[in-house]
Amino acid sequence: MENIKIGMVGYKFMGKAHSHAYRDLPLFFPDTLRPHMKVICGRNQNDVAKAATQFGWEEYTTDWKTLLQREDIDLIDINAPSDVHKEIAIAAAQAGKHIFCEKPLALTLRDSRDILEAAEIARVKHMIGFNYRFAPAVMLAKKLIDEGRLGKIYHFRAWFLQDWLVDPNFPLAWRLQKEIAGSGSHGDLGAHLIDMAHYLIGNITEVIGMNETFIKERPISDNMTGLSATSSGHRGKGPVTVDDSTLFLARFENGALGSFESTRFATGHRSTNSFEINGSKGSVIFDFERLNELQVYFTDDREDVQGFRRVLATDPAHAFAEAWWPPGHTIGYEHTFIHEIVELMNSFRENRQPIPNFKDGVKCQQVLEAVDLSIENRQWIHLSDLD
Ligand code: SOE
Repeated sequence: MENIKIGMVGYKFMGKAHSHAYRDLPLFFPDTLRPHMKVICGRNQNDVAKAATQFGWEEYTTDWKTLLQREDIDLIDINAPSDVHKEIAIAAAQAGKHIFCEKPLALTLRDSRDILEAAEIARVKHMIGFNYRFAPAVMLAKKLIDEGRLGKIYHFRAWFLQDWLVDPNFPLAWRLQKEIAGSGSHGDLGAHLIDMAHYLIGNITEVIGMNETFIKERPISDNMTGLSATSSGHRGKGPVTVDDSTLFLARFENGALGSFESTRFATGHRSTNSFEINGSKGSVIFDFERLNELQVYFTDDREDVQGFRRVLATDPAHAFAEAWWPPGHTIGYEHTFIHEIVELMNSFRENRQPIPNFKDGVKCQQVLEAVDLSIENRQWIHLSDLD
């Protein structure tokens, strides 16, 4: 079986999720091309060495620039913090490497367009990490919409609720600093909802939003890993420069209306990522905390049994499900990443771009920025105003 040789930059939360996906893929998808876990790269020598052993990479390095020049690397996986995506992705494209980049593609729309342009000029494959598309229950919702089973779509309503910032003593982690993260709950969580809307409903034409940073200063942190950070409190406080919560309304090209809410202040919600879609012939509801299920409602069900029913998307009729366990045996968060890598590997064999790719990353960034602009100007913004 042919291999795709991977060099991965980043080794924290997403680095672990991607490594796990590369490792498990051949066990369950033996007929796909194989990711070959060659080199993992990170800034801290001790930590990256540890990650290499723990995750199963052949080698490690602290120098991404030399990694890009290696002839024995086909694809660069970028899951380091968002502020370094642009430099690494453009350099990777220029070195002729295929690229898999975590969301958000970049800190700004302009930067994300530059990355897309570099990848297109270099004619390399490019994929962006919107993993939630790859839950079989979400793919079932997509199928029902595409087949017209929900009829004309009226509403898309989505919410991504976390609560890890409710504690005012939670330190000023990188995700709370605009120059590193680009955006707060909006870019981190809202980006997933926007991508989901693009995938399921289609293009957004105009938006209006509001946001808030509830806690404006936090203790400067001494140590950060993944989502967690610690602070001794000795270094004082620093300003939070991103949104804690962003809400917006949207109009879609096909006439549907959308509402979006992302927050890190939804007390009690560790990571509730949900959407509901209402159409003329039916509705669906998805909740990532029950990711194997899709609730469906059809108006043409017999009147006396009408109501939402729970479909478990673990049957051979459901995307990816046959590769896993017998029907009824559920899968989890990490499997969405494996499905993502299956798509990436298939794009090589089928000689096409993977989906979602950097074009989807740019589209998402365009909505993120339109919402920010609408908040700044306190008015509706047409997406075409950002062209
Ligand atoms: C943290 O808020 C986070 O891990 C995001 O960065 C991810 O993209 C999302 O999937 C879950 O929450």
